Amino acid sequence: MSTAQAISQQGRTAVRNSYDVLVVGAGFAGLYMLYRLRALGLKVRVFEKGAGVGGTWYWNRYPGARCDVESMQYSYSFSEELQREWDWSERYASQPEILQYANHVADRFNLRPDIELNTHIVACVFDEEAGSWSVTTSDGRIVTARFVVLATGCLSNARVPDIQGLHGFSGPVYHTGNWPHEPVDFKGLRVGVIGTGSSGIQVVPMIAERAKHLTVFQRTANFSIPARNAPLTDQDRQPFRAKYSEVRRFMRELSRSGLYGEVAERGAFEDDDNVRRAKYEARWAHGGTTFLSSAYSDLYVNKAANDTAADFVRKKIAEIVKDEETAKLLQPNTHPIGTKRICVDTDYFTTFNRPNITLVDIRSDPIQEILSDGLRTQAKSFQLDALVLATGFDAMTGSLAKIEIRGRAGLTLNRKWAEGPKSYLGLMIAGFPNLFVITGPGSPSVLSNMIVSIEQHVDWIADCLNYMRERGLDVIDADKQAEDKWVAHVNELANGTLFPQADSWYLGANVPGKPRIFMPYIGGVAAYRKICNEVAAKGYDGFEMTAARAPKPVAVS
Ligand code: N01
Repeated sequence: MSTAQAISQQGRTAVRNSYDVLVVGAGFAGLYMLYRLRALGLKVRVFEKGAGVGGTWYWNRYPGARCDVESMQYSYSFSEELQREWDWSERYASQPEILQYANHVADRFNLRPDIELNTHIVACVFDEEAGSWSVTTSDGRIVTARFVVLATGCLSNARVPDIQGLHGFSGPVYHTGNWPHEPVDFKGLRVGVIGTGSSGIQVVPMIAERAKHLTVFQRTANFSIPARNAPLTDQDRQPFRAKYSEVRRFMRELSRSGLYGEVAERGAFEDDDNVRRAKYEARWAHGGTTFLSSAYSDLYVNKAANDTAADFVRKKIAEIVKDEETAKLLQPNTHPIGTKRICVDTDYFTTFNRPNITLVDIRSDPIQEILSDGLRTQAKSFQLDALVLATGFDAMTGSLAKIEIRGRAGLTLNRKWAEGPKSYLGLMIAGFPNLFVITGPGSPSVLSNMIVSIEQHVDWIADCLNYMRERGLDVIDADKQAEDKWVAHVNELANGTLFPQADSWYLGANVPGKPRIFMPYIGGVAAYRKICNEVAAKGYDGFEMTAARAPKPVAVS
C-alpha cells in the first residue's frame, strides 16, 4: 500500500495504537529520549529501521570505524551509575564497543519493550483538528501520537554517487555507511576505495593490510590528525571519573565543541613562529581533534592564521609519505583546515608507503565509468575485484527528506525546505506543530560532541512537554518570525567564518542540487544552551502553545 493510500484509509481504519510521543530512531538520541519521556509517565513508542539499536554505530561497521571523540567524553552523562560502571577499553572507542555500549544502555534501563525494530516511518501527517500526528510505518500501520520526535541522526542516509556503470560491476560493492553484518575479507583481492573523508581515511589502512592491491580514488585531499589511540587502564579512567562532574559541566556550559579541554584565548600571531610551531608539535604528538579546536582562537575566522596550522599539517604529510608525487597529492589545498570536518586517523598517511597501494587523483583525471571488472578514468583503467564507496551521506536533512512529513495545511517539509532547512533553534519547524528534531539543522549538532548536544536537546524537549502537560496545553508550534530571526542569526554567524569556503557536507555541497546553506549552528554548545534555557525560562519565547481543538484520539486496543 502506498503512503498516500495508507493515509487516505485512515478515516476507515481503526487506529490501533495511540501514543503520547512517538520517537523515530533508536540511536543515542532515541534511547535517551525514551528514557526521559518514560520517566515522565508518558506513553512512548520508538520505531527503528535497523534490526538493532545504536543508530550510526549500528550501520557504520566498516573495518577501522572508530569515534574521533575520546571515549570518556563520548558517553552519556545522565546516569552517575552508568558513567561509573562502564569501562571504555581504548582512548577512542571502536564501533563494536560503542555498539555494545548502546545495547548495554538499552538493557540496563529496560528500554527494549518500547522499541520496535525493523520498522521505519514513511509518513507523518499532522491532524490540525486533533492536534496530533498520524504516522504510517513501513508495514502499513497507522499510529497516532500527540508528539513526534525525529531522532533520525545527521549522518544516517548513506549516499551512493551516480557513477555510470556502478550497477554493472561484477564484484561486491560496499558503502562504509551501510556495511554488511557478516565479516568482509579482502584478502588477496584488488580493491578500490572511492572517497577520502573520515570514513575513507579510517578504512584505507585496514583494507591495505589485507588486500592484494588497494587503489584509492581521491577527489579532495583531506586534513587528518593522528589519533594516537591507546588502551585505557584504570589508572587513566579513575582520575577522569573523579572529576566527571567538573568535566561534564565544562563540556556543557563552557566549551564551544562539547569537548573537555582548553579554550583557546590567543590568536595565532600572538605567538612567534617558534612558539607556534612548538604548540602545533605538542598537539600533533598528543593526537586528536583538539589539534585545531584548542590551539588558537582565530583559526576558523582568519585565513592567514588558519594557513599556519594547514601548512604545519601539509609539512607533516610530506615528511611521512616517501613518494614525493603521492605526498603532494595527499596535501590538502582546496579548503582551509577544519572547514571540512577534520579527520582523525591511525596510520593513514604511512599506509601510502606500502608497496600494495596506489593513489589516483580523480580531480585531475575524473572517473568516467565503472566497468564490470574495474573502473575507468579519463586516462587509465584499473582492474578491481571489490569496490568500497566511502562517499558520505546526504547529511543533516537526508533522513528527514525520505519521510513524507506534512504539517499545517498539508505543507510538506521537503517543500518548506526546498531552498534550505529553516527551523527555530534547530528544534522545531514553524508550521509543523508538536514535531521536534534532535540535533537538527540550526543547532550545534555535527560541530559538537554529539552526545552532549543530544542530551541537551532531549532534556529541553522533555522539560517542554512536562511544562505543557502541567498547564493543560497540547500543541506547540514555532513562531515564523522567531524562526526567520534564528535562521538569519545562524547564517550570519557562519558567514563570519571560513567554513563557507569549503565544498563540504556542512553546506550540502556533496549532494548535487542540494541548496548551499551552512546547516549547523556555529555559535558553540555553551552559547546555544544558554539561548535555549533563556527561551524556556521566558515561557518558551518564540513558540506558541495552545490546547487542542478536538479531544485526543483514543486507542482501540
Ligand atoms: O563522508 P565525507 P564520510 N566521486 O562526505 C568523496 C562523520 N564520521 O563518510 O570531498 C568521487 O566526509 C568525497 O570527495 P569530495 C564525520 O562527521 C566520523 O567520510 O566531495 N568521490 C569525499 O572524499 C564525517 O565528516 C567518523 O571531493 C566522491 C568522500 O567521498 C562524516 O561522518 C568516521 C564522490 C566523502 O567524504 C562523513 O564522513 C566516519 C564521487 N561521486 C565518519 N562523492 C569518526 O568519528 C563523494 N566523494 C572518526
